[in-house]
Amino acid sequence: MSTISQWQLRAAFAARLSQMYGQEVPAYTTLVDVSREVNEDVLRARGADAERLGSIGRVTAERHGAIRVGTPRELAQVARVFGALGMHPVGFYDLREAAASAVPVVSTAFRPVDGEELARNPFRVFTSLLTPADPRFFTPDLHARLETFLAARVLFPPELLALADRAATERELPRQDAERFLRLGVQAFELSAEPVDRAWYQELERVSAVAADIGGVRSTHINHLTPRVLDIDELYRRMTDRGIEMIDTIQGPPAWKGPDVLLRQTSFKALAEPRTMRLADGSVETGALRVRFGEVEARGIALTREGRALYDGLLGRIDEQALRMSAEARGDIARGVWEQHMPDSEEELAARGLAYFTYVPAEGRPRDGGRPPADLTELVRQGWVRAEPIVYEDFLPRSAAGIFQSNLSGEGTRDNDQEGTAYDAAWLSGAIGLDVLDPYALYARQQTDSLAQVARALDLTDA
Ligand code: OOG
Ligand code: NI
Repeated sequence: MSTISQWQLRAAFAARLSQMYGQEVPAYTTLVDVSREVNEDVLRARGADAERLGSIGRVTAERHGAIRVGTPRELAQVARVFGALGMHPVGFYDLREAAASAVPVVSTAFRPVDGEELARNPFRVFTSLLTPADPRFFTPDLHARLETFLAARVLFPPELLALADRAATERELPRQDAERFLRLGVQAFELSAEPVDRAWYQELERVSAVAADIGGVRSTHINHLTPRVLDIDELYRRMTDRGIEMIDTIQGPPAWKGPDVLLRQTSFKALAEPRTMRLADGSVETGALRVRFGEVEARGIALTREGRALYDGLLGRIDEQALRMSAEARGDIARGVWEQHMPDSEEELAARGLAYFTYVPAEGRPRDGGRPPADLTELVRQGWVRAEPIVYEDFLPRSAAGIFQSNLSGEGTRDNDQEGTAYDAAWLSGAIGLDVLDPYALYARQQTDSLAQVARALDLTDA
């Protein structure tokens, strides 16, 4: 009997989710179409260089999703569904703390972790967990009612979880079971037609639109799905030309002449979707909620901790100089700061230990009898070894907060006189029942493994 491997399940799940979301949110399909057009144009214009951070096949299929759940129990179940697809929790993001936002969630991202799996299909899902115990957002009374409401709902049917566990253990599923798993899995993330209790939803909305989206309904849904594009500035222009209203900025590093690092993201505003509401007297009416949107992203090189410290420092500088300026003026300031302080070549990023690379022995270097130098920078400079950038596979808390925030209708409320509840990476690991992995350690391992191979290939082990 034929079987479907984990990576095939992951690719199929991403593709079907994309198809489902396109039916639910047609503007998403436009975003995917425009992204594909931009990618084809970039490939034509730049050739092989366009594929330096991932093959065109990978980039075309690449998506990240975002989902939001209410309890540790629900999060642990999500982890089982994604575990079936070879995706593991990586990174901890505390969006309660992000600048100027009031989003009561902590988050992680489920994604493949090793290079080969990422190359096959890098599907990732930014997954947020509500923090109802944080007194800055929720009174004890609301906290208690939220917990009761959340404890009574079932997001994932037992059959889905059983199939997921089997796929995780066996690393594959027989074709028929795979089909069933995919169908139930995608269904679990569809927007439910069940009426929304309007008074309850609105009570939560006064705290935060995200709290209402999570805890105001009895199911979960995909919040957005994000294609990857090779030129996000061009994409932004083309979407705007088509009359689609985008948020006013591209989050993350500015557009500039040097190498792209980390992640640049933008989105179109959440659209009003019809939802059935149940009123206090038991009657129903059709209302509208704005929670789901379309996002797009361009990915750059992964930075080391030192590189990230430089990045965060530069953002701080830009904030100081661009306070209360328009998005456009801020963009110019950002570019200026970048040109002054950010290395403008991959070579310099590598030499200063600011970014991650994999190193591969160069083919076709004449064996002139000379010994390769021991120093890595020299090995690259003299052409013994090629340095290939490692693409950033994760998220940025500040951009995430910006994306959340720019798509919320209300400001929400946060009582800053209260002490926040400590939720950290260790707490989240406990909630999921799996270690939340450190992204830096994953990139570093890829780099170190490649260096070990270089050492073997060039016989440097005793040098
Ligand atoms: C998640 C927002 C974060 C990103 O790309 O940074 C995110 C959400 O809105 O649930 O998806
Ligand atoms: Ni996103």
